[in-house]
Amino acid sequence: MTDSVESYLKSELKKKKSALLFVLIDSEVSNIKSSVKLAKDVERIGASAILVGGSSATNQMEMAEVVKNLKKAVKIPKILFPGNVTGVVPEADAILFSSLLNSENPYFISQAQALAAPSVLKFGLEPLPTAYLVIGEGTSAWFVGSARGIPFDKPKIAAAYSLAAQFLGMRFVYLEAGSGAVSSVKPEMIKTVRKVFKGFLIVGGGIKDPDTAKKIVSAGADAIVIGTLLEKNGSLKNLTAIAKAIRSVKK
Ligand code: 1GP
Repeated sequence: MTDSVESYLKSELKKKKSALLFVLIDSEVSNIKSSVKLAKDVERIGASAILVGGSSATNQMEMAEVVKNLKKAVKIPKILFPGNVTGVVPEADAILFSSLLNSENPYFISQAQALAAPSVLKFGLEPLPTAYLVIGEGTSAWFVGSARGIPFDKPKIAAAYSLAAQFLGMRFVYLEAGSGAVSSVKPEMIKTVRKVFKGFLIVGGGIKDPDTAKKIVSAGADAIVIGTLLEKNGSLKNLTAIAKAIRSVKK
């Protein structure tokens, strides 16, 4: 990686003329060997980045080992996706430096960020300034992050938070339904956010099939995140179909 991850993602969007596929590897779910194999497989399928982390991944040493091994195994950027300060480890290319804007606990809005920032600098991680918005309720991200979940059918609230993020200088918004969510973020909400937010729009949580992925990218997402689906047998076939569906929608 010679260029910054942020400019790589933007150039991927231009080059592919379609939205990007991000894959989430939870170091607490997959061991090193299976994480490396999965990373190689998803790179071959056409994923543009690998996110490492999640709200329940708290074993820092285990995560550092996974990142170290992924670095040797795949070329696509390895981006940390921390649920807390323990999600900051060396050797990744970048970090979703996120504020959980709709948390009720100031720790997740600015305190964890202040505690983690010196390590981000020390490890030379590229911070991608991200507004992390939890949609709906009942998921780990919602519970752990003390989020006041934005109702699925209130797209204007998500748009207001995204606009606030933009005014605060954040260049990424992540609309998160939560890992393994029963329903993913609705296209109507993505469209409403897309109208006002000019930056890079990530959507994740509960995306399990090509049709849903297609609707999400048609609504304006720049990248979708797939995690839980990959923990199941035969998931690569599904991921290949999702990647194809994403590519079928031209930007
Ligand atoms: C979770 O958005 C990611 O943080 C991915 O969600 O595990 O439901 O694919 P899934």
